[in-house]
Amino acid sequence: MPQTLAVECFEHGVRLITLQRPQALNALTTELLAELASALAEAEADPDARAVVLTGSARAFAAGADIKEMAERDLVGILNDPRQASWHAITRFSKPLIAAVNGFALGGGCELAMHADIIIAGEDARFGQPEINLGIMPGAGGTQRLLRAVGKSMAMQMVLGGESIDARHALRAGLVSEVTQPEYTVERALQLATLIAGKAPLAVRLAKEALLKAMDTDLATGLRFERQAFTLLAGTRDRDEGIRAFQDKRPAHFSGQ
Ligand code: DAK
Repeated sequence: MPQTLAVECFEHGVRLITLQRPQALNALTTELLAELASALAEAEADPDARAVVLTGSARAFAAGADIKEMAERDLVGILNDPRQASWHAITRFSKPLIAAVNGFALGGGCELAMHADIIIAGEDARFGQPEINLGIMPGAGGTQRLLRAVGKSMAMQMVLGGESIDARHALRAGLVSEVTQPEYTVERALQLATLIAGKAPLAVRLAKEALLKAMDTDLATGLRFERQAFTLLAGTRDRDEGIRAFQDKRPAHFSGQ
């Protein structure tokens, strides 16, 4: 039984993972990250799981790496940091991951949200990389993913100045795709997850991979990957089903084959 999060399975293959360390604003301990990695590995392995929503509490999505734990780690401890394996596992998750963010998403919490494919934010959400205030810097992809999401100037301001931005600002900057009233953030994310869960899983998986490829490759390589992924889907039953359903004027029922 996980101690730091809860997993709920809904209809249509949607899972909701809720971080549960309210006493520390969901600060990311080694244990929490390991439990999150393991919950995602279970979703990865289950063919019925088609999309995952990750959320925190009303007050905080996650306020960053657990500073108390960090204080106990010296250079060798950082070099042997077991959290690294958990971050890698989260990065590798191949199914759609939607972050429903209310309250603080700071430091590792902002980085965790940026590991998601889509971020839905409540109006009261705050995103920031305040590590500089602790004499350190982002270590779970913050400098790379934030710059790609919001551009150089805003990323520099947030990382070098440690300033956080609110949800509306994050929307304008392109960090999040929608802003909702805080009480509907999770509901909206689940709705979106259900929508995506109804699509052909292999097409979703390859489309996600192709979109992520755009973040770290040149255009020609990305286009080549897209062409190959598109071609691969020609061999799937779901492609036949999608086209037949359109012609028959009925909803498609995708099997993941
Ligand atoms: N860690 C541990 N405890 C935390 C915490 C954190 N990050 N953030 C908050 N808490 C705890 C507080 O200590 C407090 O506990 P008690 O004192 O009540 O026991 C409780 O949560 C409530 O917090 P506050 O009393 O401070 O609440 P406020 O509303 O006044 O302020 C706040 C909320 C979020 C503005 C404030 O708590 C805050 O500034 N928190 C720290 C935010 C922060 O600096 N985050 C960045 C941490 S560094 C890496 C991967 C990742 C990272 C590094 C390396 N590798 C893989 C290499 C990431 C680093 C970070 O994230």
